[in-house]
Amino acid sequence: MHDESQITVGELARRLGIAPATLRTWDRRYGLGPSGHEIGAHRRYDTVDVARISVMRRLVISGVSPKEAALIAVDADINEAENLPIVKFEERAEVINAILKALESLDVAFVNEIIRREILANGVTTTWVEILAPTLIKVGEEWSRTGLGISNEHLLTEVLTKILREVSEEIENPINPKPIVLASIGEELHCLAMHALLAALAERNIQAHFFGARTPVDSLVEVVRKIAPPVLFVWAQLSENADYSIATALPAGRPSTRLLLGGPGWDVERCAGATFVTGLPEACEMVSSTLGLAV
Ligand code: B12
Repeated sequence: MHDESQITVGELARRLGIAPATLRTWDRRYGLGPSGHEIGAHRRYDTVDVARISVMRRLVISGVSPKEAALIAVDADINEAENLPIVKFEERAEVINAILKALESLDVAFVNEIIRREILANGVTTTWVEILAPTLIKVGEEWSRTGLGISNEHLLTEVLTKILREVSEEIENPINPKPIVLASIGEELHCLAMHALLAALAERNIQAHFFGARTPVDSLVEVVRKIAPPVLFVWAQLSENADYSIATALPAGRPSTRLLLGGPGWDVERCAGATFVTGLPEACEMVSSTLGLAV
């Protein structure tokens, strides 16, 4: 009989997305293997062994050589989960790679940690432009190339939505008395760029409300009629969702609502009556200048 918390090399390999051969090499070369012995049975990894292997994998994902990583992993203080070592990335590409590999291994805690650290160090806008948008684009490319990886896309979406929401909720004394309104239009389910905009605006102390996915034009017209927001930002990721009637449907108020459109779904040529915005930094600048703030 073995303890349920102890697992075989095959089980650990599946759980962490590491080849069993790699685990055996780490055991043979660096002594990072199962510590428990069972006579007449395969050796099994206990929870401390698994934690050490996780440290090893995180370090290797972060670009540390296996030899150096093993030295750290063997001595790591396993009881302090949040103090597990993580190295400082030198290149943006390394961060993106680390997120992709951690997603592959379903290491949600590590994905969380990498992204939170980046946002803390560099803010939402830079992190989105340099790390998050390129990572999402890569995940999308992988899906369209292989038809696989949808679970990674969903996992990353969940982690990002949560983190970006937390940042947006931190806003205390917004500088705009009337909130900005954001929405994904028509049948549009893609929302992450709007969560990023919400969080980036919150960092600038600008309050916005996101009306979520699949917001019909009629509801947006109703919202504008009710609260006349200074800016209405409408996202279309897919061309079939870009509803151009929004440009003429809004009521003319005083002061009027500025309509900004973003996302690859819009055809710029057909966006007359609205301003098309190409990126997150530009979106923040447009909102700030519309509110009369220095940019
Ligand atoms: C996450 C994701 C999903 C999630 C969305 C979850 C959520 N809550 O948002 C889910 C799983 C729901 C999903 C569903 C689908 N998806 Co999807 N998805 C993505 C993914 C990976 C990221 C989307 C995203 O947030 N993009 C925003 C940024 C990161 O990317 P971008 O728009 O390309 O960025 C450019 C500009 O917009 C600009 N930019 C970047 N950030 C910002 C921010 C602001 C504020 C501004 C103004 C500009 C800007 O700069 C970039 C360079 O030009 C993309 C990959 C991709 N390239 O976008 C696929 C992608 C958009 N999806 C795709 C598809 C096909 C689908 C589905 C049809 C799949 C299906 N068969 O069910 C459905 C459609 C759902 C619907 N009706 O809307 C395709 C679309 C291909 C196309 N052009 O037609 C993509 C491109 C994947 C691919 N490479 O094939 N998806």
